[in-house]
Amino acid sequence: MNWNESARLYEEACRWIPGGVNSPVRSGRAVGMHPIFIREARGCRLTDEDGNEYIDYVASWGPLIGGHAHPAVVDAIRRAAERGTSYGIPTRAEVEMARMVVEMVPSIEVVRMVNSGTEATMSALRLARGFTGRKKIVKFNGCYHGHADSLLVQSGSGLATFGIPGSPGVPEEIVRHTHSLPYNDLNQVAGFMESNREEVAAIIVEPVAANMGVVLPVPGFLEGLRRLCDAHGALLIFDEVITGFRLGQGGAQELLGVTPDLTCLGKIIGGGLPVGAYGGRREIMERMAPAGDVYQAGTLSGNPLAMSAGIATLELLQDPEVYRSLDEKSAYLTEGLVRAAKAAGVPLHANRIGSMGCGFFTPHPVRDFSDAGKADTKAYGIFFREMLKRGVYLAPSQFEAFFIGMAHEKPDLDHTINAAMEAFEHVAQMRESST
Ligand code: KE4
Repeated sequence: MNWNESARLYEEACRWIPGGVNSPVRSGRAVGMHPIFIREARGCRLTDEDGNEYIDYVASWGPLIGGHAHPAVVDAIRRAAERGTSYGIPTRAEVEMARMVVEMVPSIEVVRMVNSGTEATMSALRLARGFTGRKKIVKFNGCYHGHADSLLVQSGSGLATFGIPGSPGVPEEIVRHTHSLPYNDLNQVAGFMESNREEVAAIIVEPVAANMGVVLPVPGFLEGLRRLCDAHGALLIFDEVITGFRLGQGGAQELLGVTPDLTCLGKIIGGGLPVGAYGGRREIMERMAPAGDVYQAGTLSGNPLAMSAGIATLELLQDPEVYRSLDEKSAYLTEGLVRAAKAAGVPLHANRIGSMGCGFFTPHPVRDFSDAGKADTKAYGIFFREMLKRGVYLAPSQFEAFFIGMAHEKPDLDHTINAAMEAFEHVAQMRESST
């Protein structure tokens, strides 16, 4: 397998684009190689510019649950584009999308479309502060809510990947009101809320964390956040940019039985086109202009192409059997990877829920960002490169998730498990030679 054309493109990209990429975590730096450049994709398979083919478990970081270039999605985009690409004037598709979201997501009575997950969480925070008249925000170490200034504190995803606790360019005055606490530690949240009575506007949380690798909420954690928000008059915001429509039609909030006041969405809702959304109770959402006085806007918000791709994707997810099948495939893959690691004598702790999961290169359970930070990222880098050579594309960071989609079939999973058996052997050899 050679990556000559990807290497050439990367060299040229570095002349015109910071770090050669338009988003840091895709750079491959964390796994010791330049990124591959993709020419096309179909179903669960990617083809790079050197003609190499890979089974894809990144799915554009989550959106492509229906698989790449799904005919229904491509056709919907084509039909929309032939009628025009954007008007900046309301369309029928936006009403259809809003109705589908309200019908599918338990907490949402009213929803506003935006263009990214970052916009969704940034807007939801502004709304929470406007609605409560309070300033303080609680988030959790290792959770990532996009790159809005006030949320770049102890974040996951690319910041965890490159060990960046915050970011230059974000004034202390902005992040002074953001308090990041350990995920799954309800006592620390209770203590903070008690010592900051009447000051916390919202608690924002990934109900299943997926930006420090995948970390599940311990039983009672989300329910406890709900109780604390009720007791202190703060809003509970679920950032379901990843888990929304991924863990079920109603996302993590339906699967885990905890209803937030506001929900942020993205990824799947756009079917691969730029989309985000935030929504919640009517009395809260109707504070948003022009119904209310909290301002947020966007030239391409709700644009016809993204709406058509999103609606076509949500239509693929209407049969509950889809989620049972995704869960079954995900369990099969995860069990195979755990068996392969054990056979090679490589410590691996796997966290999985529904069609998303993560294998941490550590023998210990991973319940928060501190646990995740103990993973052997060097070993992950070797595993990533060995899997790539064997035609499997995983997230180029230990602190991300793998995603199973509708297009993955058993032969794809078996190929992945067989490749992992060999890749883990390489990791084991690296470990032996370094001891
Ligand atoms: P975007 O602004 O990237 O559309 O969404 C930000 C965001 C918000 N909330 C959650 C829970 C998220 O996971 C994300 C973005 N996810 C990362 C990958 N885990 C995007 C990949 C990237 O930054 O290139």
